[in-house]
Amino acid sequence: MIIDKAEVIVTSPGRNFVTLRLTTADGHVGIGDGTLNGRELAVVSYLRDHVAPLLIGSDASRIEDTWQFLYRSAYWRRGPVTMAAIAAVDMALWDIKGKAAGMPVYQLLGGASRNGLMAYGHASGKTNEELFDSIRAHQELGYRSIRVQTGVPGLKSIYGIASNATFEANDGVRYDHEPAQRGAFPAEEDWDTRSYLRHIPTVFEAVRNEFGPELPLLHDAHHRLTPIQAAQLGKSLEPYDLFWLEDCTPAENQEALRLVRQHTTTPLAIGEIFNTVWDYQQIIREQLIDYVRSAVTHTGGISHLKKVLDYASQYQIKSGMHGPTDVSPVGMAAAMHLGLAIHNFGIQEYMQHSAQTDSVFKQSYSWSNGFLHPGNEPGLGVTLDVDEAGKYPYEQAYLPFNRLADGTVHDW
Ligand code: EZ4
Ligand code: CO
Repeated sequence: MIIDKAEVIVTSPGRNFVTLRLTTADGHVGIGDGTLNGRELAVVSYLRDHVAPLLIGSDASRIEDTWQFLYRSAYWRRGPVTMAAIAAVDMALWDIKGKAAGMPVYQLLGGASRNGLMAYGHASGKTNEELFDSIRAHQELGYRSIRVQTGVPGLKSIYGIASNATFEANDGVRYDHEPAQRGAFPAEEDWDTRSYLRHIPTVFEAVRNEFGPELPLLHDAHHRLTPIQAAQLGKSLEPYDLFWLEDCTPAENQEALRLVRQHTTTPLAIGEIFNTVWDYQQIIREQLIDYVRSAVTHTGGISHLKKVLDYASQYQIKSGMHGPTDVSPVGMAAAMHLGLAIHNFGIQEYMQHSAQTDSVFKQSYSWSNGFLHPGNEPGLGVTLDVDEAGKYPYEQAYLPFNRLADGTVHDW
């Protein structure tokens, strides 16, 4: 299984995706996702200029050895660009190994530990009425767990509010949540922590009154709070029994979570912007979180994220893998194979890709009654239609950023 071709394919069917495609001399093809939203071309260059030439002539069956070689021989370790590039290689090699074995990847990881993966979707609305419509639309689609984001009075635009939050067909976009916007400069949004902290508990109270106590609800604070503000939010949301509060602080300072933990029993999920086990070392060991948010795509692939989750399992911490539309169908499939196999699966985030994206990436994973399943095709079960991909050339896009009322840049 000698690799004789390594191609990097960039396509933009509604949003940008970076895919690595490896071909072996005996005809196996594997694909991996290396999409880093808003910084895609850095990963493209890393793969094309620095990794692809090293892969030609190497043995595709040596997944762990290839991972260690790419991580250690670069000398410069960690970081989102490096780890997304390594993730793309790792996924493509697992895809090839599965195809060569005639088995879906989850079988190679130990087989299924459950029948399907409980997934949550993203309800949102500028107002509570819009939010309720969006929650109902998600329930109609089968979602049994729902993330809740709303506007905050006085703020013009805020992370997490979809322009089309009810799945009604809109130019083929089922649920338009993609925060990155095409153009040469990031969009500016506004932020006010006090208004947010006052408003959010009233939203959850209204949602509980309308939808009852059973529905699992999640919320993403998206890195914008200090530890004491996060503690305050967690405490004020306790009556509404959240499944989790996500990214309550940026958590670059892992020990900051100690303070949050001392003050609230609201479960915490962190890690979508982390990229190695080292980012989690202290927060897992000290049991400062409940769910690991990493995506396979941003954390060095299946091989590395499995190690993170095995470490987490010793502390009863579960997976809650990141699954926004900026993770391609290839990265989503990888998450599903890993999630099906591990014992400490918690929940999978699942936003649905657009019809355009689905026309480029043919998937064998399925979604029914609130559960995902990776399917039983050999490998990851996703194929990339290169002709279709070619119809959608890369377009520059940036994630937005925040400024406070006095003009200070704030976490977005
Ligand atoms: O903002 O993936 O929980 N989900 C998220 C995402 C991130 C985007 C950034 O590219 O926080 O919506
Ligand atoms: Co998030």
